[in-house]
Amino acid sequence: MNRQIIVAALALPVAAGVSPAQTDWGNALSFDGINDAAIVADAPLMPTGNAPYTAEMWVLVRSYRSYANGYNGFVWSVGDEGHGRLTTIVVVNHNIGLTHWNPDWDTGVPLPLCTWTHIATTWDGAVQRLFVNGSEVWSAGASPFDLRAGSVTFGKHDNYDDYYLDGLIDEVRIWDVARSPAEIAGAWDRTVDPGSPNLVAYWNFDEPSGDQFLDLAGGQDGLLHGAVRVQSPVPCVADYNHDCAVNTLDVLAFLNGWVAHDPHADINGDGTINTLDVLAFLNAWAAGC
Ligand SMILES: [Ca+2]
Ligand SMILES: [Ca+2]
Ligand SMILES: [Ca+2]
Repeated sequence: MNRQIIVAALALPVAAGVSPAQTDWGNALSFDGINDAAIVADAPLMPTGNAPYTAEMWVLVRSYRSYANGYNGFVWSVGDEGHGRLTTIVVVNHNIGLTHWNPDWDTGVPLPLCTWTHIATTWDGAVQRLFVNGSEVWSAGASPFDLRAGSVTFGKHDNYDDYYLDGLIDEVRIWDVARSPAEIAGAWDRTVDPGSPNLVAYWNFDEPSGDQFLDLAGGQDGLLHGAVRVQSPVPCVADYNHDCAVNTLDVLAFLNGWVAHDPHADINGDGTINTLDVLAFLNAWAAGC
């Protein structure tokens, strides 16, 4: 198969005024689900009281670990359990969970394995919202919070050496405003200027080496506790069966899906399933992702 011909055939003009989505995300942090974490000991710029905020990040779950109460791993958390805290993002019952100690929400929104997923959550003082890959998918009201700043923990529970995440995290951004749906839709698939107004923390994990990871916006630097840097993968359509590997099983899975008109077989995202999707899939598969 001549990849260059395929690439040429698939080249489509980008709409004027719309910049292409980011493809190079530098490094991500990888957590082994056993004892890896990354911790900012003190993050004083985290929103407090009932202040509005936005927390967003890329997450890829490699396996669902089994912990008490249906938890499959903690992605990130702020402060101490039992004291109001910024929304903790967890994996629970294979779904995205948002927990504050009280309330603890299983949003029912699936977080599929081996799928690079952008998660954003906003709090406007009364309503918590969840956005996946730039689109709002869930919301719920809650009583005013009494958030406190404190440490920030990635990859495990903030109070216990437990609830470890088996997966990847990248491009963590915390804002001291509830970003609008339009703002989230406009920036979820690209990096932002570290000097952006209202951006109070920006951890992109792109340091080349060392145990320290930097907050590009607020200087709230942290330390790796076992987590390792890996090249951050882009969403990989070639891993059609979502087992974190690209091999012939994916070709079979794709072709079966394509014949059955599985919506996921719309590889090029144009709303129809046709031979262009076969070309797009094979092109991605030949490229390794
Ligand atoms: Ca990165
Ligand atoms: Ca696969
Ligand atoms: Ca298509």
